[in-house]
Amino acid sequence: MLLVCSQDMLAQVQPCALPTPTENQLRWQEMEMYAFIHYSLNTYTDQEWGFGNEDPKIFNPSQLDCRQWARVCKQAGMRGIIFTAKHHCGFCMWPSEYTEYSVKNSPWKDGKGDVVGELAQACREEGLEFAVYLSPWDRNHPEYGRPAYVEYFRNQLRELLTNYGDVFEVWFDGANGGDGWYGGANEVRKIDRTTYYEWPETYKMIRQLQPKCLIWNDGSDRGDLRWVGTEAGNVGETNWSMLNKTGPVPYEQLHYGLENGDSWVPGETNTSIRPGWFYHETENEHVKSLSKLMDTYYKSVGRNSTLLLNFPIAPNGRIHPNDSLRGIAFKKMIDEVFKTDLALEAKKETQGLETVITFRQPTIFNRFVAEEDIRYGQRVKKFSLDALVNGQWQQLKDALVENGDGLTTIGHRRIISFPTIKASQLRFTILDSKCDPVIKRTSVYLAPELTADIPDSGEKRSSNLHYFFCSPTQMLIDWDTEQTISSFRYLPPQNSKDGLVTHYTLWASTDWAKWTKVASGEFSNIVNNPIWQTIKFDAPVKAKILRLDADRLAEGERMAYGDVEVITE
Ligand code: FUL
Repeated sequence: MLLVCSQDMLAQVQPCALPTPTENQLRWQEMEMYAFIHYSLNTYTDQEWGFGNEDPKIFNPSQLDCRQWARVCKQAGMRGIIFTAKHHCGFCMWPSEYTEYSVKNSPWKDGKGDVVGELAQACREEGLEFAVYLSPWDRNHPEYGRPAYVEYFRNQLRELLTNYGDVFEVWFDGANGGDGWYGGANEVRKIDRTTYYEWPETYKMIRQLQPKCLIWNDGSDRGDLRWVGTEAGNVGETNWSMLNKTGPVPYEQLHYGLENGDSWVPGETNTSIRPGWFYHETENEHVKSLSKLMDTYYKSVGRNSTLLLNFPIAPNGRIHPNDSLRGIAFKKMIDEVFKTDLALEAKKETQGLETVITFRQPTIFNRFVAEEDIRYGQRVKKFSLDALVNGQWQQLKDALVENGDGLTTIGHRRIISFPTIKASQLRFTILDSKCDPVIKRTSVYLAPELTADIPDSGEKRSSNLHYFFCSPTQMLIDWDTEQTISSFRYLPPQNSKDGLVTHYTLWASTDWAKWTKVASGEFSNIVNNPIWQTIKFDAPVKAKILRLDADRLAEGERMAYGDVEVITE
C-alpha cells in the first residue's frame, strides 16, 4: 500500500488499467454536500406531482427570498444548490421564451419575476455553485411524446445554460407516470426512455455551452453521475464508482456500482430533509431528526458518494424555520464529529498492506475514516479494522451495516462507525485490492453519541383502526359510530413495490348502501419515495365506513399497505 504524502511518492504509483474520474467528476466529488430545492405550483396545491393543468395564477408568494435559501443552505454546509427550474407539471420558474406556462403569467412581481435568475444571483453572492433540475417529463406540454417536444425541451435547456452563469450540474429526472394534461388531451403518454429524448444531441449541446457541467441522468444514456436507486438517503456500503458505458442499469448497479464497470459514473445520494420533496404543512413536525441526518451522512458521503439534500420552499417563498434550524444543526454536528483527528497525535506506521496507529495512551474513539486517491481509480475491494483493547485484538465492524462486517470498498471517503472503544492501537489492513492501493488519509475520531432512534421517514406508525378487504383491491374501514373525517392517510409497504397503490378512489358511507366519492387521484412519486400519503378532504365527511379502491397498483394484483390512518375531527 502507498500512503500518499508527497508529489515524489506519486511517481511510484503502480499504473493500473482502471477507469478514473474526469476533472469535472473530481471537482464534483469534493463538493460532498449540496442542496436540492423543490419549489413550483405543487407548493400551492399541496401535491408532489402536478398534473399540468394547474393555474399559474396560484403562484404569488408574499415573501419569496432566494437569499434566505442560499444563506440557509450555506450554513447547512451545502456547497451548491440544484433548483427545480421545471418539475413534471411543466410550470417554468423562469420566464421562458418558449411557453406561456411560467412565472410570467403569474401575479408574482406582475409577471416580471424570474426565480431561476434570483437564485443564480443569490448563489453567486453566497459563494455557492448553482445547478438546474429540468424535468424531461412535462405534463403540461401538448407535444409531449412527439418529436416537437424534444426540441422544446432542448430550447429550454439552452436558455438555462446560457442566461444564468455557470451551472455545475443538470438533473434529468427519469420519472414518467404516464398520464397528464398535455394541452387538454388528458391522456396517458409513455415514451421509450432510451430513444425518445435523443440524449446524445442534448449532451453535445450541454458540453458546448457549459464544459464544466456534470450530467445526471437516471437510467437512459449514461451521464456523468448516477442515481443510487433510492430516495431514502443511502448508497450501498459497497459502492464502486463504475458502471458500463452502455446497457441497462438494474437496481443493484445503481446502489452498489459495478466492480468491473468500464466507465467512471459515481453515485449521488439524493433525499429530502422531510418525507416529501415539496412542502406540505402536514410534514412540519416530521423534519428528519439529527440522528437520521447523521445516519444519512454516513451512508452517503461516508460511502464514497455525495449528498444531495432537499429543502422544500414553503408557500410564503422561504425555507421553513424547522428545516433551516435542523439543517444548520446538522452541519454543526458534522463539524463537531470531525473536529479532532486523534490519529494526528499518534504514531502511524505502514508496512505493506497494513497501517498501525499507536496512540500515546489508550484512547476513546468510535469512527475511522479512510480515503483513496481516486485520481488513480478505485482500487480497494476489502479491508479489516482491529483495535487493541486491554492487550487483546478486537475486530471492528461497521455498525451501520446489517449483514457482514461492511468493510468493502473505500473510494473518495469511507467512514466506519462502531461502538465507542478505548484502545491503544488501531490496525487497518487491506485484504483485497485491484492493484496497489493508494491511500490518501486514515483518521480516527470520537463522535458524540446520538439517540438510537432513527425512524425511516421521520414519521410515526399509527392507528388501531378496524380494516379489512372485500376484494384484492378494496380496503374497508368501519366504525361503530359515525365519524367526522377530514383526512385519510396511506403508508405504502416499505420493502416491496408489490401491491403498492399508485392511483385511488376513496368512498364514504353511513349505511353500507349509499356511497359518496370523497376523493380520487394519484399518490405521486410513491414508488421512488414510499412515504405517508395524505388525502385531505375539501370539507369534513361524515362516515361509518370508508372504502379505498386501488385503481392502479405499481406491481401485482393485490393491494398492500404499511399502515393507514384516519384523521377525525
Ligand atoms: C423524483 C421525482 O418524481 C420527484 O418528484 C422528485 O423531484 C425527486 C427528486 O425525483 O423522481
